[in-house]
Amino acid sequence: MNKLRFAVIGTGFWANYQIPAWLELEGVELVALYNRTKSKAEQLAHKYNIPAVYDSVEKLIEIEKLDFVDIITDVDTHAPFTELAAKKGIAVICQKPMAPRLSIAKEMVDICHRQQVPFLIHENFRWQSPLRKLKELLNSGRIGNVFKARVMFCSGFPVFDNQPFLAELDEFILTDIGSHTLDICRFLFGEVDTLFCQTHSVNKKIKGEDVANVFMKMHNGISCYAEMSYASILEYESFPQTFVLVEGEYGSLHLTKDFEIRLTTRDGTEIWKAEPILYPWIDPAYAVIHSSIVDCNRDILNHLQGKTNAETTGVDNFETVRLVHASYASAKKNQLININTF
Ligand code: 89Y
Repeated sequence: MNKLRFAVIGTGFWANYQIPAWLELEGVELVALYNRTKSKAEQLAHKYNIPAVYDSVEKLIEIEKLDFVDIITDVDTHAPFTELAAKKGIAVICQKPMAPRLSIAKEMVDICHRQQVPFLIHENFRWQSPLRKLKELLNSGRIGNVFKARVMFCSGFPVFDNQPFLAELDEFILTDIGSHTLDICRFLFGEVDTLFCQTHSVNKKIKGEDVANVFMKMHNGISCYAEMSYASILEYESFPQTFVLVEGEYGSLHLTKDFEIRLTTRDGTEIWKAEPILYPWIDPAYAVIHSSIVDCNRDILNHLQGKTNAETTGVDNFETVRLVHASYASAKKNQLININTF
């Protein structure tokens, strides 16, 4: 099979991990980079031996022969760059969060559908090794029918040092971590019927909210509580781990610190460790996320090669985007939101 030729659009913080993650896979060839500030793209092109660099996406798409683009720019440019690629018949991979507004996300899904190009979202948290193991144990039926769950991402890690633009977002934690956490809830427990959300702005140095608590009734009846915070000063700083506690009729599953999963029934507790692969290029402070990029990319590549359907298509991820914006609406109105009519 011929290698798929692609370009990376945007060479900020995440490109430093997304590029080497692509290079772990057979079957792709990175032929060009774009960045608004060209010198930044040149640095990465030099590091990874990438032949072409552009500061215009229009030019890049015009000149290069591409099978897909991987868009890793800030959220406001996701839609225009998606449209440019889709209209050229080029498949699109777009970083989460898909779009700044639900209506824009819908337009992105629609335009790719109309142009008949694959549209995939780089949503990697659900690909973290401990979450995959948890899902496998959940599917084994050992804890029986699940009635409630708690998914928790609460940290005091200074995320703004590496990603200063996060401090400038009017809507912060639900778009940034909520996109991941709410996607994990869907991955583990299915679709949502209703939700209620409350937010807080604790850190006054940033524009948006840094705490969000979302209580969901899943379509299958499970009560699911998603807690997100970047204002949590806790004895154990857990960044960037997601903790999950699931309770079923025969027992519980607990994904807790250091990638440990504990399955408890009336007979006792069994323990698994699901550590991420430590690739040489990862930043240890982000290990479990950076490692999951490879698995997310592999799933997307299999889709583009026509082997399987990816989990995080645009159509699928639109449901996560819906939850993010329904959570804002709920917090704003202090009201329960019915997702089926939102
Ligand atoms: O931007 C975020 C992400 O996707 O994972 C963690 C992060 O870097 C900061 O919340």
